[in-house]
Amino acid sequence: MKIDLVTIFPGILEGPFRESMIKRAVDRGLVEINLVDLRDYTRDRHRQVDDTPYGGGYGMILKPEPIYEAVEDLKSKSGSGTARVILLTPQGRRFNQDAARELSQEKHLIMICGRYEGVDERVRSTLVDDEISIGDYVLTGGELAAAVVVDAVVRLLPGFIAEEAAANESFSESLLEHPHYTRPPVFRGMEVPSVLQSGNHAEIDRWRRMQSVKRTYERRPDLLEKARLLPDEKAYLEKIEKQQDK
Ligand code: 6GU
Repeated sequence: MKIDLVTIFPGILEGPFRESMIKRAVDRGLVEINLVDLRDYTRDRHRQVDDTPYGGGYGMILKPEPIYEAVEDLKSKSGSGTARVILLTPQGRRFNQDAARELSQEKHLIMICGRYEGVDERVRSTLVDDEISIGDYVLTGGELAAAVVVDAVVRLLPGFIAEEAAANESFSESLLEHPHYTRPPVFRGMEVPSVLQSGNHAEIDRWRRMQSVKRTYERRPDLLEKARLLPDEKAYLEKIEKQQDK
C-alpha cells in the first residue's frame, strides 16, 4: 500500500510514522508513507497555499490550484494511475473500525489534510472521493486526524500482526478487551485473579470472554447491538442484565 499525505505542516506528521510498529511496517515494506508539502505545488514567489474567503468572514481557505496539482501529480506517479482521494475534515463521515478495514483494501490513498477554516469547495466536489472525520470535536487541522487514520489502517495490513492475533481480534471485535495482568502476582496487596494463574486454558478463555461482555455492557452497551455473542456469552449477559434490574 502507498499513502501520500498532503499537508502544509509536514512537521506535524514526521513523528508518528517514525516510531514503533508503524515504522516497522514501513521498514518491512508493507506500506510506503510519503509526506507531501503542499507548498511544493505552488507557482508564485510567496508559495501561497491559502487565501481569504469570497463573501468575507473569518479565517483562510486552502486554494484549489496547489491541491489539484498535487493530487494529479501523485496519481500520475502511482502505478495504476488511480488512487482513493480522502479529505480529512470535521464534516466528513465518522471514522470507525469498519472504515479502517475498508481503506486497508486500497492500493493507494491520497490524504489531504484540511485546515479547520476550510478548503475551496471545488476541491471537495470534484477531486475528493471521500471525506472523513475522526470524531465530534474540532481540531486545528486534519494532520492529527490523518495520523489516526493511517495508524488504524496500517495495523490491518496483511503481515502486520500475527495471523492468530488478527483472527482473535476479528472474533472479539465490537466487544471491549478483557482485563490484562502481568507479573508480579501480588502488587501492593492487589492480586491477579486466580483463574489466570491456574493454567487451565479453557477456563481462562471463558473468563476472558465473560469479562469482555461484562465490560462492554457496563461501559459501551451500544456496541453489544453489533456483537455476535456465543450462547454462553448471551446467557451471561442476560444474567447481569437481570441483576441490574433488581
Ligand atoms: Cl478530520 N479535521 C479537523 N480539523 N477536526 C476534526 C477532524 C478532522 N476530525 C475530528 N475533528
